[in-house]
Amino acid sequence: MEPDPFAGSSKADTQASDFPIVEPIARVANGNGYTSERRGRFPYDAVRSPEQEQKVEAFRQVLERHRGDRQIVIMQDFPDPDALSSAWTYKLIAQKYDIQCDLVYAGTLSHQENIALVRLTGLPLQRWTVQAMKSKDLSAYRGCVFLDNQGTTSQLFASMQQANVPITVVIDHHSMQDDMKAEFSDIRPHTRATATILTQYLQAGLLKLDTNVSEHVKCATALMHGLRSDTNRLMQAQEEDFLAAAYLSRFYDSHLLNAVLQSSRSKQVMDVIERSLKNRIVQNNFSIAGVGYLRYDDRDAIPQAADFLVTEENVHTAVVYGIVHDEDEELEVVVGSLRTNKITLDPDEFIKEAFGQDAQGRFFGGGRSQAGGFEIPMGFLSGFAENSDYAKMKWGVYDAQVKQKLLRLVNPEQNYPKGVN
Ligand SMILES: [Mn+2]
Repeated sequence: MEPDPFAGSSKADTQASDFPIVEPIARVANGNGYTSERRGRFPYDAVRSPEQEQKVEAFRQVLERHRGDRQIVIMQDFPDPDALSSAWTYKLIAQKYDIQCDLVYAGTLSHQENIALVRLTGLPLQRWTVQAMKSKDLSAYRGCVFLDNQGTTSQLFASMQQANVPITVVIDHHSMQDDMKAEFSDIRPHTRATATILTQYLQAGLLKLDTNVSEHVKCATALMHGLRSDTNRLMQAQEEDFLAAAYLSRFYDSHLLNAVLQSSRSKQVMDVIERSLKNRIVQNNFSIAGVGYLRYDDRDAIPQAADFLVTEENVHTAVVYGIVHDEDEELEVVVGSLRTNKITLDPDEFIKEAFGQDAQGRFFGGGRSQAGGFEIPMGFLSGFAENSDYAKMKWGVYDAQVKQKLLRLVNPEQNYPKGVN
């Protein structure tokens, strides 16, 4: 018989002495070994600087000022886990101040993991197309909130401005886009995930998570997914992300997260990845691939293809783009994603430099650390053609144009004929 390692001592005693701050109370485990009853300071709580404390206080005051309001939280058109979880967290924090929030996006939930996340957690979000927006009474909203975006990636931004809904809160980690006039803004381009920022607000006490509240457990799980997915599964995470993840580990449901991550890719997404592999050209360690037309619902295949192409040997940056069409709304738009492992390449600068601005001076895209995206409206050429030759020709022109703009940056020494933009 194996000797009992605990012979002669009580197992319970040893455990209690490991955590002197924990009072011996009845515990309900959440599956991760942590309990809501655990008291005292969490050993990994981030220490806040006076500036950070001020920020927390300013946020608290804004929420207090808007007690009883109704707000609309705008996510980017294709919300990712970071946006979804941040928006949900904001809603739960705001609820404590009797602020009622509607979480709204205009595009599609495209990535299989996002669909699973929303379905499995019951994440309360609404899809409003620009068309639907016109029939809504926006006067009910006393303020709008932008999380994980600054309005540039949402079609709903213009409607908010037209309806004169004041911008109450902006919390984001993308580089500063247009100068937004918000009552409270917290923009941290060096932070890897908006979920990390929101988690820090939770840690600062704006909302006390409770493992006995199923909504809290699900929201913590969503935040864990959000910060993992924006840090390439924590591989690009910095200290603050690990600290946030450590905090969330007390509340999240690992089985639920696993279920979300197990969701499989659709055949259409696999086909887009296949096209990106076939069509890619590699120059100066950049891999560039146009994938042609794809359905609105499969839009997220583009960043997934870019994620895959950047894993090739001798490639540090991948750009994948295609024409996304929405059959219901006769809408077509060139959509692209950039992924890079090159520390010195700033995706935000790269995309702004490559594609420039539209007539209103708005950039076609931007980015954050190691990732970026762009959307170029097709204007008069938009609309699905019945004639396949025409569709082919149209793709050919856009493909050549996007490639040309990218290659100018990829091969800066190469001389391009004058007049070619
Ligand atoms: Mn993000």
